[in-house]
Amino acid sequence: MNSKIAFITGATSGFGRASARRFAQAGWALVLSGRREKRLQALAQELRALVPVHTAILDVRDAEAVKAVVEALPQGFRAITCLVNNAGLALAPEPAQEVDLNDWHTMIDTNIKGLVNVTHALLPTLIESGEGASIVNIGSIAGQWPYRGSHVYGASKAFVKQFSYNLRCDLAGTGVRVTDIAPGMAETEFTLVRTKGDQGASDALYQGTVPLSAEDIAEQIFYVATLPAHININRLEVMPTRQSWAGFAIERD
Ligand code: NDP
Ligand code: 8X3
Repeated sequence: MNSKIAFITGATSGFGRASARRFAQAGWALVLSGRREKRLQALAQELRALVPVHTAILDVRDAEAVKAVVEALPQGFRAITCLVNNAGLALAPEPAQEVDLNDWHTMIDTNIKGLVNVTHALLPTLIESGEGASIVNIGSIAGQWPYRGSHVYGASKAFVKQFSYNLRCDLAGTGVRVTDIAPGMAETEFTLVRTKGDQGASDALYQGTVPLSAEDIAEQIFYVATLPAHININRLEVMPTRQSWAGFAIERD
């Protein structure tokens, strides 16, 4: 594996944008994707001072569009060596019984089907890249630990964890590594999206504590993708020091 090219989904914000910057600092060429064109172009303009950058306006829920973007990758951006499956979201922080079904569908379509769409389209390329290539899937602590209001979001991230493990089985012998990175609370636009634009709720969540930053997680993504080729981190769960478990809820009379 000579070239170093990362394909990052959801590069317009949060972990995706920070990891684009981290890989660029280390000289990786980048394929950056997301739906918000202006943000994507601004990031590309910034990073082209360091490395070659190709952008693709892409909604990962659209399997045909994903396939078309991969097929149309220009020469110099085709031999992807690291896929960062980062695009995703939580919606509907309310309890399951109050949720709008469309919100559940959007999470399933993005966090599960979108991740699967991109993985499927890039697997042949990653296998061709072989030893040292990697797939870094962004799961969540919500995929492991239950909490109120996590319902389909947490379940979608449990899918990411098990899909990552299962991919490892099928990719045995190809040299392609797979990691599920499971962050805890991190201050990005995540809560703004989850609350459909409630900046006050987002600020309140992160106030008075020390959440992870997008850069913290970008460093972990870069770390697992640049370990020696014989090392595969299966799952990396990362919380802020000031976040831990709250225990079981008990109903009392
Ligand atoms: P942000 O909201 O800051 O970033 C989310 C990114 O996903 C954006 O770039 C957005 O781009 C992209 N995205 C969302 N939907 C789609 C879509 N349909 N097609 C393509 N891109 C899409 O949040 P984070 O950076 O925090 O989230 C990144 C990942 O990390 C998500 O998978 C999230 O579930 C996970 N995560 C976040 C945690 C946190 O506390 N922040 C903790 C654990 C996991 P655009 O809107 O331009 O398409
Ligand atoms: C997002 C982190 O703590 O809201 O995946 O579940 S948390």
